[in-house]
Amino acid sequence: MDPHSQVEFPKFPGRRRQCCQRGTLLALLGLVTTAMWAGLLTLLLLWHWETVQKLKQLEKTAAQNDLETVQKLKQLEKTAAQNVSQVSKDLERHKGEQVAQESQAAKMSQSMEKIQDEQNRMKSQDSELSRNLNGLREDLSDLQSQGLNERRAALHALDRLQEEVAKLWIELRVSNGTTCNTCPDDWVHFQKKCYYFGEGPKRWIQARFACSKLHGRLVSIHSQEEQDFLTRHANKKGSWIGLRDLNIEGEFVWMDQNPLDYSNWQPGEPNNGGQGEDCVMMRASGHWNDAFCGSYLDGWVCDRLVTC
Ligand SMILES: [Ca+2]
Ligand SMILES: [Ca+2]
Repeated sequence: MDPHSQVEFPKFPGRRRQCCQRGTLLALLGLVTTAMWAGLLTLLLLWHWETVQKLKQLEKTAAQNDLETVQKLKQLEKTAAQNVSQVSKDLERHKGEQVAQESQAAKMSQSMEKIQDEQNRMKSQDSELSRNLNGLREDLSDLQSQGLNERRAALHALDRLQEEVAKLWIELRVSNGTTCNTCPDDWVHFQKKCYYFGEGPKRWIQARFACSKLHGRLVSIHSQEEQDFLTRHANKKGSWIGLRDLNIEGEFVWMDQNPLDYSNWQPGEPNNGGQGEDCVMMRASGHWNDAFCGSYLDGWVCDRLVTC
């Protein structure tokens, strides 16, 4: 409602009327001012109250936050304490386990040292046993070798004895007037022996077996007359004869076990040439040469005593 419309002014004439209007304006101005101040004051009071409320709220919130923070800190402190306690327990447990492991390791180390010592002792014993075993093997080998040599020597002596007995028997029969010049077919008689002149390529050992199958042996030569007889009849390409130095190099032995009382070596022989020459052959000239036992010769000569 317009205030100007509610106020009724007394009707004054002229200046009195202007005075009333000014007073009214002043009054209105005062009212407005008052209202403005009142409004402003009210606003200030409201702002202050609101600020105070906000501060209180903030204080309350801060207090609550502080309380929560304190509670959280206490909880964290408690948790940290528990963790520290657990870690301490774990450390103690680990220390105990470490001590136990170190003790176990020390025991294992001692055991390993004992095992190592035992192994060394066993190795030493094994080495000593091995040496003793090798010694025993060498002794056994020597005994076997010695036994074989003695057996071989005995057999050779027996052969020689049988040979001598057979010769004596023939001489006895001859002295009694018996004719002793009988040889098997294909054998050639000369003095007290028969000779077989084999043909066909053979190595020395094959020629020896061939003579053995014919109940003879590779020929042994003991005189120039016998050598001349053989030279006349033997294969001109060369023949194996019963002489060799197989067991002891340079020590030649006849198949009839008699000593080397006659020889007819080619000049420069025996030379044990090449990879070793231990078997003797007779050339077309009748001279002897030591040759490789594995060589093949076309001729080989056997002999045996005559029968009466
Ligand atoms: Ca030789
Ligand atoms: Ca030779």
